Amino acid sequence: MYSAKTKGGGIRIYEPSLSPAMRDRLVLETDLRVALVTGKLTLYYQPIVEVATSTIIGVEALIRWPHPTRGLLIPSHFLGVAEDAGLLGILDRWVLRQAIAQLAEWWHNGHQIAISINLTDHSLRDPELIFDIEDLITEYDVPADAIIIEITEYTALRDMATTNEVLNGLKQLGVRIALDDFGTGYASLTNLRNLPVEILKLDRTFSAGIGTKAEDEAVVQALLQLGQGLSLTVVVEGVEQPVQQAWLERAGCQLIQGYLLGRPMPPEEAQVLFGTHPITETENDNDVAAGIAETG
Ligand code: G
Ligand code: MN
Repeated sequence: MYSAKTKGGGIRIYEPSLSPAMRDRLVLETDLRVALVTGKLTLYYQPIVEVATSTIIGVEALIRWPHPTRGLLIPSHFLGVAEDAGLLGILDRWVLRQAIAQLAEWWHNGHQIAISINLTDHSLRDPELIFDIEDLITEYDVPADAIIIEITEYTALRDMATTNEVLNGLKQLGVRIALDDFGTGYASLTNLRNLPVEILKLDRTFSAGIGTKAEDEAVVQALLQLGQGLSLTVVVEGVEQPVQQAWLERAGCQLIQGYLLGRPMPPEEAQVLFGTHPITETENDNDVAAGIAETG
């Protein structure tokens, strides 16, 4: 039935030959529809820390699905199914409302942090997104510049004309745009100049070699300088070791994110850390680098 509905209604013949993998996908799709309708998805928040003051100035919202039998699922486990089922628009709208409502609550509680939101390129090619975000800003009465929309290089370049129109519309609202996973894709420096991007997030594959690989350090150093030259704020992702944090501080890096500063966590846990100094508090935590591997 769901397979038929997905295809816009009509008849699908039940095929006993459906492979176990296909059946599993169908079940997951059904579960996802139910989870979306019954509000069973959740957002985790990972701290973004200002190096100079070692305080949390923002969080990245990351979607999680506590599945009744499969455990806590990360986006790579279900975004493909969501895309096939035509659910990306609904999913992104849910993420936006949830994140902005959380932002409003935090500001109301006196925590003036920024929130970074990941959207799929499906939404970033839809000019309606501008009005939807504008409405949410009004409804929840939050400052537009506390909202950061993260886009990947791939998204930015895939349909550059439309995406650029959407991004410029968001910029006019005062919303900031971050280029995620920077350095892993195809964004040329020319593209970078033409996109309304204010923040660069250096992919964690670069920070991995800090402290051990001179080549990686040279690349990070160069990218930090590039950011500075273009007046962009740079966030280095994937900081897991104190030695990496110390190196980045010496290199003049402004913002860092990674397991050393905090894993993605439920909002109540994140709020406890606001106003504290997570770097010094997690330094002795042997557990920090033992996370699950995933691709945002
Ligand atoms: O692509 P994007 O930057 O949005 O991906 C963020 C993802 O990276 C999150 O799902 C998060 O769990 C993961 N992540 C965050 N910090 C670290 C880290 O220090 N090390 C590793 N390996 N993954 C991380
Ligand atoms: Mn991201």
